[in-house]
Amino acid sequence: MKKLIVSAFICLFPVSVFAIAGFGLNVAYDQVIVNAGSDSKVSSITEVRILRNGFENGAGVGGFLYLDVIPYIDLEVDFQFVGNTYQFDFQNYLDSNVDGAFDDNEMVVNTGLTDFAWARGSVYYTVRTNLLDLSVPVLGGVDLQAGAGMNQHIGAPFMSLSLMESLLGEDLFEEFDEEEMANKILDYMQENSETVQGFHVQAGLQFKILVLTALLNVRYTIVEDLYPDISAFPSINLNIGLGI
Ligand SMILES: [Ca+2]
Repeated sequence: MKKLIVSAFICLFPVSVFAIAGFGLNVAYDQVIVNAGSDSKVSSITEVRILRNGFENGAGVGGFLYLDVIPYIDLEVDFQFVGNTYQFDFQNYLDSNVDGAFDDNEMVVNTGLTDFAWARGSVYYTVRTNLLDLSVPVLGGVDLQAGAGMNQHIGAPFMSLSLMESLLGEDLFEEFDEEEMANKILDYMQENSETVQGFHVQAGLQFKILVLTALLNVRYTIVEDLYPDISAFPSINLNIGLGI
């Protein structure tokens, strides 16, 4: 009899009645391998080279908000800033003996390995649904969820000769000033950052204990022109916050 009453209680008061929305912090981890790259430009007796190291993975933080007011589905928005650091080397050569070859001893400017950063600012819009609901009213529980949606990103430019040109002007044989460059990079980003859009699918677990909620997702993002030479990547996302 007691069991029957509990069952009736669960039927009369599904969890969705108690959960309207949630919000909190998002922690994200991209699993990517960005390859090293290089670029060079020769003009008469000079050559400029950019050597860019690769990097693995990206990490970041953000926020999330979801609405649980529609039956069967939740609408979620995640905001993220995810990035990593890498190094580049900028070299200028002058063919001083005019033999048509640029030898090591003809290097006239060399920044040495210089730290640089890459980051994406992203918004993910996701429709998700519970595949398995192990929740108990009021107390909480665990939901197995799957979702899909669209995403938008603004990515920082990767170090390249064209970035260097816009930083130093057309004359790439000028002296290199790191401080001045940092300011110009911000200008460059404001003028050159383009928004790219993609799709994603995800699966995860949502834990609920009273008003606390934690969502652990594995997400697969399909987007071009964000990471170089990568058109899709997996990420792990942890959302921790309040469900009301
Ligand atoms: Ca030479």
